[in-house]
Amino acid sequence: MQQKPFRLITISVSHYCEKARWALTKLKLPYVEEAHMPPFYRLATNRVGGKSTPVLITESGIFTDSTDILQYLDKIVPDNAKLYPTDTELRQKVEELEDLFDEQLGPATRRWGYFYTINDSQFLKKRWTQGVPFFEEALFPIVYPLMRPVVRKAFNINSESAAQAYEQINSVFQKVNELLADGRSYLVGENFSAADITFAALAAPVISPPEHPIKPRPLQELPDSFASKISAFRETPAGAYVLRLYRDRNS
Ligand SMILES: N[C@@H](CCC(=O)N[C@@H](CS)C(=O)NCC(=O)O)C(=O)O
Repeated sequence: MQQKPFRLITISVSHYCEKARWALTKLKLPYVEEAHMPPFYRLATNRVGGKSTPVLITESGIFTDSTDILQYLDKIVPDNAKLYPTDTELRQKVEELEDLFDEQLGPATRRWGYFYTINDSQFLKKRWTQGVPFFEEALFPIVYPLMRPVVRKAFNINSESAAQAYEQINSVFQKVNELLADGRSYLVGENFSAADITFAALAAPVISPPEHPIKPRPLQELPDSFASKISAFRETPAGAYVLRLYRDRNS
């Protein structure tokens, strides 16, 4: 049994980190978030054998992938709080959707979101530095111009890839629209699950839910081309679903 709060290493704005953060919040498990800005997170993750964020440090092991984190947390909570159904068939559906969102939606929303924001240093400063140590924040003006081309390259950010990402997001949203078409309350079965957390957290960059813990900028402050597409995503059943899950996120 964990004695001290968990440690969650994050890049605060990362939507995969938000997935882990949401699970910890939902399960009411005490944790301390250690947020870092690119590239400083690497110092923290390397130290414990991870590369990307989130990393969860527990007294029984270190988890370096958001899905591994959710699966671990699920094991230690009581039966009435599970994020993965006990029924094998339903569990398989949750895992399939989680994989689809992790592998297709997450990279696409990140690419599309960065395409519109990577040149906006004011926007990125707020999001990259939320909760980071003081010296990292102080170094933002030096680090940002150096990291901008690195991020562009690492995530392949250009107008062509952004257009492809937009298509991919639409196709995942279409699948979720179809799942929700029968009026169900959650993506799988009768209960909130890891599939719902993963969808909402990874879709957040294209929905900009007002209740997101990394405060999004109001739509009217975003460039028109970006804001109008976010509005259109919000109007889809899948987008409205993300907004609803975020409204209920802390309850
Ligand atoms: N499969 C990983 C993906 C996590 C991921 O892509 N994290 C990004 C932040 S959005 C990251 O840390 N990127 C920096 C890197 O890979 O060096 C997970 O689900 O945890």
